[in-house]
Amino acid sequence: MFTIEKASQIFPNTLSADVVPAITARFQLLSAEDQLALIWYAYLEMGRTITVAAPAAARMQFAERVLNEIKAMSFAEQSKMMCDLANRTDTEIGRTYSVWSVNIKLGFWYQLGEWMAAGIVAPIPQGYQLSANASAVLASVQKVEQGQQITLLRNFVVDMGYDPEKGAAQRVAEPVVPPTPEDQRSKVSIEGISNATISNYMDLLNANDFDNLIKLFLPDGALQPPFQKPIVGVDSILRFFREDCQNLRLLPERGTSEAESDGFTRIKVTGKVQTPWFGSGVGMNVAWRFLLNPEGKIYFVAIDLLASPAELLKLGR
Ligand code: 45D
Repeated sequence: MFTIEKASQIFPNTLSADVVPAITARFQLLSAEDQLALIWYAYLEMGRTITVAAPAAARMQFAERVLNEIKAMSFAEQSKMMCDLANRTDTEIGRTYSVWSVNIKLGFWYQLGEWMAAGIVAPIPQGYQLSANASAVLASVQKVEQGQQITLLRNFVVDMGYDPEKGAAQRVAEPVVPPTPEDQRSKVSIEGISNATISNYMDLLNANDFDNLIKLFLPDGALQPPFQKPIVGVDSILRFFREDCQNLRLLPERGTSEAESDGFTRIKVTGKVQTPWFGSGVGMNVAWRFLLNPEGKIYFVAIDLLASPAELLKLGR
């Protein structure tokens, strides 16, 4: 029989972007000042080639109270607040921040970035000198492809704040948008794959139809996002879809399907994913590695951020 552990090892030759956790670990060792300055430089530079979409009002309403508080602070207080977030110091704002969903955290920083540029929030001091280590980390960030750069920025932001429970139970997420009406949905076509579960997975996720999407999973099934532990069980997976997966665009291109033991099937699909934050401006190269039971239900799926575009063509075991 399969376990999640064993299932996660299907298609072992899939090369994921290991530079992402490696650079993240080096980033975490830097001082708060260096971290903030590094993000600022990286963000400014990315902004020259890609545009970040302004977050919707529904997302910003949750951060509004804290943002107004910050707006009323002196520059010195604002700088301290940002360092406290990066240092994961126990503060009121740090605790509030830690229960926000990823997208609310990103929206909060998006607003601070706008305000820093406009002179409303304390800027990175003129002529701030990054330490040698920070410069080396920044150079590494600059070298990786864009899909990896935005993943790094997202990681940096997610880890800030103070969470006393390490994975707060009460979480604040933006409201769930209604699914796309049936007659406006698109259908994927995947070279080499004709499997209803796989195409339904892509089409339902693209339509934000999470209630039907979750029905494709076995009750004890699991979903493993890039660089994370598997999320196990339909309740947790559904919560993750609602909190973190709205308005994604999945563009699967090709795949392969192979028989496993016990009537299970393993299917690998490669293609691109776009995030609503950058729209069609950034296509992340990903692989989906599915393990389906004999009835075609999903027991396991991993989403990997691929090491390079060459990985898109690497199917089979
Ligand atoms: O500190 O099939 C300043 C799943 C300086 C679901 C700043 C998926 C100071 C199943 C600039 C102000 C989700 C797993 C900070 C598929 C400072 C499934 C601000 C995959 C922080 C396919 C910085 C989905 C800012 C994927 C504003 C792979 C940074 C989705 C903003 C990936 C950064 C989405 C942003 C990614 C990053 C989104 C907006 C990687 C967004 C990244």
